[in-house]
Amino acid sequence: MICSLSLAWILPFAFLLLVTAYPVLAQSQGVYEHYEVYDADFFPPSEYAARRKLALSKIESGAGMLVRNGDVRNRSNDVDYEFRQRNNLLYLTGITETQSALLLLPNGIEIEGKSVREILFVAERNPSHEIWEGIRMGPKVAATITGISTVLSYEELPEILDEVVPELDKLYYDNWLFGVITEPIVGEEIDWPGMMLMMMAEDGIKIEVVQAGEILDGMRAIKSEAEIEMMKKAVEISAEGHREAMRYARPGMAEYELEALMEYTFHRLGAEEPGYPSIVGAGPNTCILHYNTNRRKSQDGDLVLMDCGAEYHGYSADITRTFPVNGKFTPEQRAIYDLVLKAQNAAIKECASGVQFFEPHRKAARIIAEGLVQLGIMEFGDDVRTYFMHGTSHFLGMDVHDVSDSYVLTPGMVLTVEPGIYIAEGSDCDPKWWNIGVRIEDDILVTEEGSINLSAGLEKTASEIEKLVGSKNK
Ligand SMILES: [Mn+2]
Repeated sequence: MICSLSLAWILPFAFLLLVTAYPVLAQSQGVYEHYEVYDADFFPPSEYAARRKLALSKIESGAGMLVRNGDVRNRSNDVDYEFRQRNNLLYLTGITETQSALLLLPNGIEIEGKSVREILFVAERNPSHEIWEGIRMGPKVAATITGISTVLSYEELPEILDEVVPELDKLYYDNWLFGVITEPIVGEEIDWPGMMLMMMAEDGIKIEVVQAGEILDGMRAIKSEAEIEMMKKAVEISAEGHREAMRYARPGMAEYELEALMEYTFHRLGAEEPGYPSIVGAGPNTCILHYNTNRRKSQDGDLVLMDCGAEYHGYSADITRTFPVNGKFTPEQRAIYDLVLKAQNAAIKECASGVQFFEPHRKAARIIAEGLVQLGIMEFGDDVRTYFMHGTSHFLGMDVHDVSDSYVLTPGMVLTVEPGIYIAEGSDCDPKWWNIGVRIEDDILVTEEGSINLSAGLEKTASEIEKLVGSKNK
């Protein structure tokens, strides 16, 4: 028989076992007992630790790097836009909260008797705040998730910067506040480092300030194995969204209904958000490159262009498909579609390690120019940019237009290949071609051997598309 005393004695240990056995991190502070991580496939602390170690190795002795949180942006009155963490901080820590920052110091500073090279700042637990905004990790949980042993309160950031920064001769700083963003930012997100640097300048303290991207852009461009797996998830979810929208498409369906099918699928499959505003254009709107009003009702005979990608755990896909809303291309639509597809397939073949970034574009543009001349839409020598006015590729990753420090394709890079032809009403050609806009976009991983099309599983040939469109209506 077990007496109640021994049971009471064993309870804390049973609790410890529970905490260790499940991906639930517990804190006993305040009225909240748990901070729960809901997904099992976030990167482990070792992934973030490896990134920080590499970043530290690239920061010169005597320099430091400060990466701060994203800004809370006001939408209207007292409602803000949903918060999205700044990618460099997410990349180095996985922290998704506001009021957070990371300081990397290759020479280290002494804190509580030991020399530390990485310091994370997060907001303290605050029960009255948490009733409204949700449970904060607090420093203890943040240390577990990021693998950073020194985690201080965000309130201490100004003090630490005051101590550290004047001793540095160079600061890598992740800040786009000055010169780029002009819209309001919510009050509590004060740019402490920016203010401090301005005050230092007034006091005549000289420090070289450069973008953290000088180090991080090149690192983020080359995806690790774990990142590639995460991107594959984003791509698979996105491909299924495209499929779902095409399956239910029919004439009369509004652009927003197709957008709803797409984004419903993104969320249903676990993506947090679209990686960028969904572009769903029918008829004449297929010719507007970044159209996202998405309010038109499609008509029989319209093409629909959907450029949509899901964001999964911070990584975005970017896929475009174009289809006839009634399930059958007209001869003119088919001719343009097949030409774009031919250019896209040829451009994808160009993607390989060591190739210049613009080579796939050159290939696609040449094929489209020749094809448009053959179809009588353009004359030989005319500028192909009349109908194909954007580049074929951009890098893809945490940002949909991702960062890189090199334009030589390298294993681990992911880029889009997305040629298009857009013949707006009133174009200088036979009116039978008007209002045909076609773009086809896939996500390509550069490898040692060549490249892998991550979105190859999504229907793409004209006959595959015709078979899929409206298949759930039949
Ligand atoms: Mn794109």
